Amino acid sequence: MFDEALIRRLRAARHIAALTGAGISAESGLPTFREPQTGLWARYRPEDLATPEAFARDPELVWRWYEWRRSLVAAAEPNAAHHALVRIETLVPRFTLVTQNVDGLHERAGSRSVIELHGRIQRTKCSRDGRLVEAWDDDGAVPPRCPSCGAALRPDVVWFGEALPPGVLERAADAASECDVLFVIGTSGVVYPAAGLVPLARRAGAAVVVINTAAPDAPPGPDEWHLTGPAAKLLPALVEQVWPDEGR
Ligand code: BJW
Repeated sequence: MFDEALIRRLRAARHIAALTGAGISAESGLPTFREPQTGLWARYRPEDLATPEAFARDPELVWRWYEWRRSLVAAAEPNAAHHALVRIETLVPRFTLVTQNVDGLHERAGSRSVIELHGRIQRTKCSRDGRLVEAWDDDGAVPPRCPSCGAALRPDVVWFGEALPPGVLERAADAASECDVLFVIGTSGVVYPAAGLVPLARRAGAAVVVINTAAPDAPPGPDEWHLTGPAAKLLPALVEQVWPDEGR
């Protein structure tokens, strides 16, 4: 079903990396950002909800929006694509998973080597010093207040214009430049610096395998494959063809 050259390339790989985006969690029932009609940014403006300026302007609106998003994540379960990545991790000598997602579904599925570029929606931090906060007085304040300094609490995610958590981009860039194959799964590839990992891997000689429901804009380059369809269907089928019956 899949191209033989791709199968050979995957079987020979010593280090596989994957960059994932919101599309991998779509079949877990979580909305993506940029798809027309269903994406979050089709219904809400990022500048009203996902920037430090938006939080300064209207912290209650932003907190409540993230409360709703957290409730969606709490109700979601990892899908077959998350599980297929867990399986790949057991089958190759080195595997690095770099995710833009804040939903924690990769770790809930059992992936071990996960680099989260944009934080984790279920964690909360102090908006003044960035320290993680696990418990606070529920006195009705929205957003709740930091128990140490009284500043507003905020979700531990990376908003537009904010730096990524210390060290994560360096670790992701190392993986991109050292891997033999980079999977690029369920991302529109428009948000930097994450999007820059793909050309980095390509320049370092990695094969690139894109899995996306959207068809590519241009024909694939050399050492590049584009598998068009839902990740939860394509990725388990690919793993089954490359490593039949192994690692079970
Ligand atoms: C399926 C599927 C299925 C659907 N199967 N596929 C260089 C050039 C231009 C701009 C910049 C640049 N460098 C920096 C910038 C600015 C900015 C940026 O990139 N802007 C662009 C949008 C223009 N970047 C930043 O601001 C970043 N910070 C930064 O650079 O800081 C510098 C700095 C340094 C030092 C000090 C201070 C600053 C931070 C970016 C933070 C992004 N944050 C968000 C929100 C996170 C919190 C939250 O969840 O609310 O992250 S925005 C949103 O986009 C979220 C995502 O992680 C990210 C990427 O989206 P993703 O995952 O690709 O989703 P979609 O919806 O776009 O795509 C889904 C895809 O799946 C589609 O292709 C579908 O077809 C597909 N699909 N179903 C397979 N079943």
